[in-house]
Amino acid sequence: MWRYLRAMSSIVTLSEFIMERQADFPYASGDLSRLLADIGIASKIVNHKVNKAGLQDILGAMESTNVQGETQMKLDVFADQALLNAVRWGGQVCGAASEENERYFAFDTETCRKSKYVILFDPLDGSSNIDVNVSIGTIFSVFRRKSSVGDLANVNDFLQRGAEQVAAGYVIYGSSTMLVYTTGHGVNGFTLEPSIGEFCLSHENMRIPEDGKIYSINEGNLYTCSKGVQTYVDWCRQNDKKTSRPYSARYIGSLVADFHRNLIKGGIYIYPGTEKNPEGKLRLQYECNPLAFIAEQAGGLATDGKQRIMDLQPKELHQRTPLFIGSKNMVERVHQMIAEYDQAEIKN
Ligand code: P6P
Repeated sequence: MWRYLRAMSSIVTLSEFIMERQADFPYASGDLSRLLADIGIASKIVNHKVNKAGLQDILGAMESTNVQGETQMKLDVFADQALLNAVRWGGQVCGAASEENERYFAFDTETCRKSKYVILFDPLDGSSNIDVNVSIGTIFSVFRRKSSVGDLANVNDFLQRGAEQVAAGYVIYGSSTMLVYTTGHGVNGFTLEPSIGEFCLSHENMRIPEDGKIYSINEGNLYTCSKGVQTYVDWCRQNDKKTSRPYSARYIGSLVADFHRNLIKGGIYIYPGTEKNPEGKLRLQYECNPLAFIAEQAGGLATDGKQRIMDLQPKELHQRTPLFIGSKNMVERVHQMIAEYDQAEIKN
């Protein structure tokens, strides 16, 4: 019993950590801390459903489709509602936008109109993997509102550059459920301990290795990508003991799972533009920007192949961008090949 109590006393829960770190924000009034706690609660609710997905009649596609034209999986819709309800009733944001809804929500309650933040999220990224029991994730991004406190949120609140984020994170529903977030003071990871229903600090001050031996890309699209990307992937496959090549190809088809593995082990994830989709597939505001914030805070890089993701000025809520994200040296190398080979391709 004493050993258990001693172990329990060394546990730092997400709520305790957030409150401790609130001092990082000299003018913090606790609103951001409460918002992060609300997200943690919503994640536990989603986690409960995701873990039971195979057992309840929640599998299978909804008749409805989302703004992306993708068939909405029931869990997507559930996760979207859980997060919207948590932040709406938590009262810490004046509005929210998500992959599942064409327009943003402006919460017209007295408390929300007075709040300082807005949130954007992908409630369940990788949901096509739900039926095959592969890890999926929630991704979120928090900004200070641009609109005046007391007014309703407006579209400009949701079209800020990633560099303006005040917090970002993801939850991965995998062999364990983890919440990883940053508020611009490093990256910390919390693992859900089901026996106490708490996210507990398990990965303090996460740093991504500057180099890695893993590359993640859907190689089925490779010959529709630019010459620079093709050359980089070929380079990863070459046999060169001095540089530990060939690298390992790992592609789960779930961005959060691929990103999380690369964050811990080192690696690069690439979803480039293709002939069919020059802007790629991933969404700038609620997939690329939050992961870019985390990658940079952990010592990595995130670009669109040429410029920093967090410098891109969004023009519409669901716009896409190519994404090159992960270990600093790997992103820099693919940049070199894009600069060398894509320019040559354009000249030809
Ligand atoms: P593809 C899932 O739909 C997702 O948005 C990411 O989670 C994942 O990395 C990517 O798309 C997979 O896309 O075209 O390779 O199947």
